[in-house]
Amino acid sequence: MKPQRVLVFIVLLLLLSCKKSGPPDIKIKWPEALLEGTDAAVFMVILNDGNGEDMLKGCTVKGIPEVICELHGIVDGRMRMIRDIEIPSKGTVELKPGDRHLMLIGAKDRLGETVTIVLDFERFGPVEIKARVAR
Ligand SMILES: [Cu+2]
Repeated sequence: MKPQRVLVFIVLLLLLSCKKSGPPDIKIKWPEALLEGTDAAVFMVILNDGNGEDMLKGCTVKGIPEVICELHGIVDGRMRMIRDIEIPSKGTVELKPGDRHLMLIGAKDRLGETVTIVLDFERFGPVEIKARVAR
């Protein structure tokens, strides 16, 4: 191959790999926390305007260590803890009732309060959201 062709080939390869591994750009819309018994389910819309995919790996409640935040999904018709939630590039993931959501374990004493939840994205890093615990 001519050197120019090799260069064009390398540039094309770089462009292709950039598309996959470009930066994610995460935004959260309409977070809400609904108390169900002793725990609160948290719903929201996760938007990724970036060219790169991401992964929600976990969550914590800021300043309230006794309230545990878990990722939940529906597996075989039952609510189960899940390890992560994939966020596609240029995509939207809806956390909604009967589907994937966050669960605040032991949130019943926080009814009426606004809590700060830190979402831990693998590539984008931490994102803080606020949600009022309602019934
Ligand atoms: Cu749940």
